[in-house]
Amino acid sequence: MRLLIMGPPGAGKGTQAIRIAEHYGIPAISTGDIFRAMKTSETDLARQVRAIMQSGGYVSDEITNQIVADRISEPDTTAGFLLDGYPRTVAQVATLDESLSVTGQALDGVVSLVANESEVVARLLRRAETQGRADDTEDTIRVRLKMYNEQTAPLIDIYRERGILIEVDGLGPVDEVTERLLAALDSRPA
Ligand code: B4P
Repeated sequence: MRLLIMGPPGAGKGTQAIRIAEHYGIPAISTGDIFRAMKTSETDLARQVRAIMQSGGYVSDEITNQIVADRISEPDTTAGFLLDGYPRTVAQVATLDESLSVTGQALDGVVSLVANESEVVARLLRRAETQGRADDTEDTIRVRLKMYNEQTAPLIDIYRERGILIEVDGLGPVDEVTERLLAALDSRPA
């Protein structure tokens, strides 16, 4: 099963991705986590990625595409995977399509977590207090939301037109959102 979870920053992608992946026994692959794991590395690439993330911008398609292409060719993805936060741009959609088509694969479903702006900003500011993530400041959150609306929201229509979009309400307690998500995924036509 090859899935993708998308939504604005703070919609609960990372939170829910771990649960969905565990349910289906597939790895959750988060580009945000991969980039954050570079935080202690002192290479030019890691320094570049850190600066971009702190500004709220997107890491370049070139870097992101290469990292994901390498990751989804690892042996633990044979039975499928759940991509969290990738693709985020129209160019990343095209690259993912190409990578999958080489082995005759395609995405089975795309979950779009829906949450309004005031709720996601409140969540990210709460996370700033508890986890101190460098990209959860008010200014950065504003940039991240702008990037999402301009570059990532258009992907929803692309996947809707392909008939694989599953929209799920991301508001409410985490467990309830998980139940909604799994119910929506399990009721997809085979
Ligand atoms: P991400 O790591 O994807 O960051 P995010 O959008 O904030 O999502 P995250 O998964 O962390 O938050 P979640 O909604 O689960 O990306 C970070 C940065 O990496 C990007 O800004 C960009 O620079 C770069 N990047 C990543 N992928 C890229 C790509 N493909 N191309 C280019 N650049 C890329 O949770 C948010 C908070 O809400 C948490 O504190 C959580 O506990 C809370 N929460 C979740 N569900 C909740 C609920 N139901 N109720 C209340 N709180 C909830």
